Amino acid sequence: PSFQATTLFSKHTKAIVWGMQTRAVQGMLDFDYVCSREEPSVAAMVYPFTGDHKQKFYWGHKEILLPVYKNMADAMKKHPQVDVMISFASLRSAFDSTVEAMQYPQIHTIAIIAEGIPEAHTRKMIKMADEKGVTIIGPATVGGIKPGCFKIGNTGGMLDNILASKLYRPGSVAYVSRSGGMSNELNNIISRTTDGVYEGVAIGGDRYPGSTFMDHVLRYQDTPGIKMIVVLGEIGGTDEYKICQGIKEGRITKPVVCWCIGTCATMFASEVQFGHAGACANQASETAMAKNQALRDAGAYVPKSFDELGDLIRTVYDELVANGTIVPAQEVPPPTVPMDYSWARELGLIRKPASFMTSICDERGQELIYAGMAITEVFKEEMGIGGVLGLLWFQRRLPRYACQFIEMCLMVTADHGPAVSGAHNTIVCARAGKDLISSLTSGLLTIGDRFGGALDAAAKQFSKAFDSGMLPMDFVNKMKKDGKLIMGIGHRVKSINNPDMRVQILKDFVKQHFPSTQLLDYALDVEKITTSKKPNLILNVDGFIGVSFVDLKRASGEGKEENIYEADEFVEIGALNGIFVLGRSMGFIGHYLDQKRLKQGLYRHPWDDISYVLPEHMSM
Ligand code: Q5B
Repeated sequence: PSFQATTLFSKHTKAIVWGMQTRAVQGMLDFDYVCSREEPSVAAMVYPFTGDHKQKFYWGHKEILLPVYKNMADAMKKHPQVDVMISFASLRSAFDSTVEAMQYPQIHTIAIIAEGIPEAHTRKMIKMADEKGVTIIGPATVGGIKPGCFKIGNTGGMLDNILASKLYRPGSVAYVSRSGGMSNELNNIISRTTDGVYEGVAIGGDRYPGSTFMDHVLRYQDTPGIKMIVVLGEIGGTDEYKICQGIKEGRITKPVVCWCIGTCATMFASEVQFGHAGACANQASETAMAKNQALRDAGAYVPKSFDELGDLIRTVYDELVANGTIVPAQEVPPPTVPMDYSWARELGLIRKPASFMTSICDERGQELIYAGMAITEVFKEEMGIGGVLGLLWFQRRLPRYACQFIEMCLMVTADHGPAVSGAHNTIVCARAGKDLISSLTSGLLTIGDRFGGALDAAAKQFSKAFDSGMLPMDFVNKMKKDGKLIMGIGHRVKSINNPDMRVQILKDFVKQHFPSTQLLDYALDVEKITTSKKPNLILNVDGFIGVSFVDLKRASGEGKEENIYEADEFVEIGALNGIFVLGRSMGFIGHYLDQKRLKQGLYRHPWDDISYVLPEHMSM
């Protein structure tokens, strides 16, 4: 056997964890803390895919840093007291990293978690471990636990489980099982029926485990603190017969309670391969039934079924207490370890007001959700950009004509040449050598009352005047009297003599499809008055989109108070200017790309286009 040491772990064991398994490491540290260890059992981590750095962990209430090394050699050199390696390496890298670890004489125990390592590789590792006197636990296991001393990786589950099974202090019962999952069940059974677990190892479900049942049973036999041994075998393999032999020969004298799982295999007509790679009986002697009988015959305590395992463990334990072999120790409450916030929340123990609220998009599940609609549905329904915008901006599934109108707005506002304020800024910025986002935002930042940002204000002014029953003429006069410009009216180049075709296109559509155009009609009446004064005081593209959106919103469920309220709210929060911003972003990006493509150099405004009007030199 590969086995040499009786004691694998103590209160002072130090380990290196191979792999960036921060949760497992934190679990080990929490276990250490609850066991009242003086120092964390994890000295360092090795992870070849990042450079040397430090990782933050909790030690009780305190935060500590553990080093992570790229090279195993550095980790071993810096931490000569380490004698255990816990390998979370994948099945592809487990062999190489284990072989490497065995080159360091300081390493006495290696736990290999990976499942699916080729058997040929495992056998090579076992041979090498034999030669070097290294104990291998695994592969294909969670590892093992020694209450009060050391825990391998995720063994024993989370802290609540560790506490429930009293794994923070040693009992008198040691167990060995193949299955990691079942080892947790044994922790539970043993903690309920005895004074608790002294040590437990899951050797893993492969056909060739690095250490065997017998290796651990012999270790337990030779450990004075262990008073009884529990073995949870399973179908497949013949290792349990070695225990029979050990009992018969008197090498094993401590009571052994044993059960091999997989007795139901006989109910199947053909041979069954259970979950573990090694869990298949290749001959009659490998069946669970045969092994249970052999163990019974050898003198082990074997229940009639798994259900009775706990009762039998209790009976044997009670006898050992009665005859004075076991004197249960007084319980000392363990130190408290603060619960992780996320876990406490999952258990419903705490609540905290969220710092963020959202009602438009949820990306957490399998499907991205836009305002309650799955993204696949959005495509199935062919909702288009207008439909998506309706969901994300207005949380509404808008009717087809509304989606179309939004898309038309985006199309007509997409660009209006290089001369407008925003495009000009984007171009200057691009020519100054800036990147796309800087150039785009430089253009976007010019959008305001005078240029492209009059949609909301126009919607607000027109609806306020209309709702108050003011005649268009009175509205124009009042604005003039107050010295205010009418938002959405006026254009630098467009006029009744040079009509804006963008507005004409939108008007044709709106007139044809919108159920009501009350506010638009009102604005067009205002336009008649302003253009009679000056031909360029037309209802411009901003004004047109602004008032049409109010009509659109108010028309959905005509006359309903909440629609009017909602329309006003959208205007108040500035939703409509977003249409221009979104549309014109297309143009600004176009101008940026154009300038780069045309390899335009730095722009400098010509002097002859600047009027220098400095004050005269003034004498004192
Ligand atoms: N007057 C747009 O002005 C402009 C008046 C008015 C009453 C008004 C101006 C204005 C309101 C804001 C607005 C969006 C600055 C415009 C856009 C997108 C664009 C741009 C593009 C694109 C133009 C001359 C006389 C004065 C003024 C009077 C002017 N506007 N009266 N209400 N609204 N509008 N912005 O030509 O008696 O002579 O002193 O601020 O809707 O940005 O293509 O370029 O797609 O990129 O410079 O279409 O109208 O006229 O300011 O010299 O005024 O008209 O009081 O009267 P102008 P001003 P008076 S769309």
